[in-house]
Amino acid sequence: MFQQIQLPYAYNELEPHIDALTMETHYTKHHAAYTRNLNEAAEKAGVQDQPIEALLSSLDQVKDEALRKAIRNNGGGFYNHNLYFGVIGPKGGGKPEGRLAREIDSQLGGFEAMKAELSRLGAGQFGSGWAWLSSDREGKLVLSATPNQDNPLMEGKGFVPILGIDVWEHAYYLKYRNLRADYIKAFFEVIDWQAVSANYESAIGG
Ligand code: MN3
Repeated sequence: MFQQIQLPYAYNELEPHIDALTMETHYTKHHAAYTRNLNEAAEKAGVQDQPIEALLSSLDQVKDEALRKAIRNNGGGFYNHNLYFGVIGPKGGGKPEGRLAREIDSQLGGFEAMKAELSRLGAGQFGSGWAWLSSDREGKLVLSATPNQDNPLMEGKGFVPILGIDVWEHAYYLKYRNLRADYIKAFFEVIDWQAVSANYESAIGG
């Protein structure tokens, strides 16, 4: 059974960057629904015991088209939000350190250039979707954006997301209304770069 991560912070602890009502609704309604619907579809398709990464990387194994679509949308929603809620926190902000910082410098032109490009990708994603920082097993970093609840795992190129910015309106509309770019700017104030670094290490080693 797929389970939502337990949040190591309260809904109001990301104020003023992300408001408590958005956090609570996002986690207890949106993420909970994706998780519930994934569990239902995965059980019907007989793939409920696979690690979510393996499942999303090989959706073709689900032959029934309706179930495959349900698992793509809800499995993506489940996985993406576990990542999202795990890379933010009340002690966030600042910049990465260590190996991730060095690799961002050498591969992506430095922190500010990476931030600008990731922000551009998120703001420019038409409709609902996500902006990503991903790594392959060799530590190669790439920035991208995807629609809906898709993610880089589904592209099957060996890239694992280590940071995701949810740009669905439900992630920001209560506080930021139509100003997605302002939300993205605020999101950088709550990114827990230690968590992103840990994701990077496991993408390389795992
Ligand atoms: Mn969301």
